[in-house]
Amino acid sequence: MTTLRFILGDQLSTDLSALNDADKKNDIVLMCEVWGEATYVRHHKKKIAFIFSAMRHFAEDLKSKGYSVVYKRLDEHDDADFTTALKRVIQHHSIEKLIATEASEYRVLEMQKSWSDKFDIDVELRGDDRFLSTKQDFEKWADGRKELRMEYFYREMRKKTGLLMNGEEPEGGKWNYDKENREPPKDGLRFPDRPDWSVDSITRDVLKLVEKRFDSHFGDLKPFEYPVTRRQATHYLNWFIENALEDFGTHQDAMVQDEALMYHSHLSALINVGLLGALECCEAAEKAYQEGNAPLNAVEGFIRQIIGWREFIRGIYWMKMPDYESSNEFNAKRDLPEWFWSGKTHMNCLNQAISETKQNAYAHHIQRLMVIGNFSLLAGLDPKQVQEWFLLVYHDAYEWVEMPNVVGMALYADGGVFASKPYASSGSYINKMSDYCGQCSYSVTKKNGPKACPYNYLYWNFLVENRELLSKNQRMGMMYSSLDRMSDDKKDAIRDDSKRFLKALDEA
Ligand code: FAD
Ligand code: DLZ
Ligand code: SF4
Repeated sequence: MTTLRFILGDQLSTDLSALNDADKKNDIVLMCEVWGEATYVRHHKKKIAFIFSAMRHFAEDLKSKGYSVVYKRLDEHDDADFTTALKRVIQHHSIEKLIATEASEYRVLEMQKSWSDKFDIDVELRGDDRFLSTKQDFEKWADGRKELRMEYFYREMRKKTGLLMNGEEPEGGKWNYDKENREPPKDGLRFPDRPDWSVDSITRDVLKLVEKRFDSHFGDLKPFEYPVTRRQATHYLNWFIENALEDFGTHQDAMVQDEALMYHSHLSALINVGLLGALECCEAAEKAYQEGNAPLNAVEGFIRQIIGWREFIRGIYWMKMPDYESSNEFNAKRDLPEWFWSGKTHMNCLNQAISETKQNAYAHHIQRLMVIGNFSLLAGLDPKQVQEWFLLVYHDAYEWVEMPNVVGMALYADGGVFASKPYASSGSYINKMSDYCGQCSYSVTKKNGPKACPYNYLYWNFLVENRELLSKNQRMGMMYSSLDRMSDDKKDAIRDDSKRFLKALDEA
């Protein structure tokens, strides 16, 4: 009997459940590049190149380990989707059983579930145990809770993994050192140079393919400097632990002009495709702490992002899909401005965040949340369009992680499934946490008028427009009191400035 083991582009781990118990002599491993995955949203060129190159390298790795691999390159067959590709391979190799690991996204899992009917062979779908918490564990944790807060989930995950634990107690006596991780950028911060490697012939072929077939997609393809193999990924992780982790915590929320990466790990895409394990990254950070090479606030912060936020976000996604994607609490309908694709706006913070996204298929968390997400919220951009944008522009974006971050965290479009209030803010937050405002055409200290920072009046306008939904929220009480103390002239100026700005946005 020939068994087919099917591996998706974000399942590049040799310990994948679909590969457990493989009979290397008789089983076939299938991986395929398909047109539909690259175009159901028009992914950033660099993201496609990263995934195809990582997939091709992973296939070679499996071959060198003795697996029999069938790899379908896009330029050889042009299959529209996974089902079409599978059908051909099943017929050609007289496959009797198909084993796959459950897809990370609802859309693809639904496809997988249809295969046993479509192919008339035995189909076994296995859980993805690269995540540290199962979908069922999360639902059980969430069941009956009035509020779903990452912090409490995270504490359970610390106990479960034993990371930074002294018996039942958290290392250092506190669970969370976030308050120490909000330092504004100081002058003269020095950021370490990233490792790089020469592009090999596999990546060169992929770059040619992407240049030829996806030329009209968003983003810059070159320079292409991503790790694409397990060896490069572990090298990158070790580099981060040795060179950037120490300062990661303190400056986690800071933004600096023309510094795309700062002390961030840049590991999300490598973890999401499976070249690195989530636990492996956390254990490496914990070891640095234990050996005195990184402070607790940095290591705890890094571990919290991974075993806390990353796992929590995935739990929310599976608990709330499929309705979650249509969430639109504020009934926001505005189209994305054209400059979301170019970065060409006089708002320097947005220009920086979007231009860097275009160059690198990457922006760090605060740029995504407090610059682009915050603007999208205040300007009332349509959540569906914002989601699609975030899903296609970032190299680490898969729906399971992108959607709750956009719908729940950045836009509060889910009405507060896990956030206690919207992450809405005026320009003063961006000014405090970055050096962007000093280089902007707008003035962050001006509250009204054509020269005023648009975040300033849009923030109050957002509160006015959504009063009915937000004023009941206790955590918004102070802001509504401030709004109510404003003079009528001030309120008129906020309304007029917002109207003028949003009209120009619509016309742009
Ligand atoms: P670091 O700052 O070095 O953090 C370390 C790791 O923690 C990351 O590699 C990542 O694995 C994890 N992490 C941190 N925050 C989160 C979070 N909120 N959710 C899940 N994991 C987290 N992350 C994605 O992986 N894919 C996405 O599509 C994505 N979309 C986002 C959209 C918005 C609007 C926001 C606000 C956040 C989004 N994030 C997403 C989370 C976060 O911004 C990225 O994981 C992070 O910027 C990746 O860069 P890094 O590896 O340098 O992270
Ligand atoms: C993102 C992506 C792209 C662009 N192309 C492919 C592909 O051709 N083949 C593949 O197996 N995976 C690809 N991926 C990643 C998938 O979209 C991802 O594995 C699923 O969406 C997970 O549900
Ligand atoms: Fe952004 Fe406003 Fe600062 Fe300009 S002034 S960089 S628009 S926050």
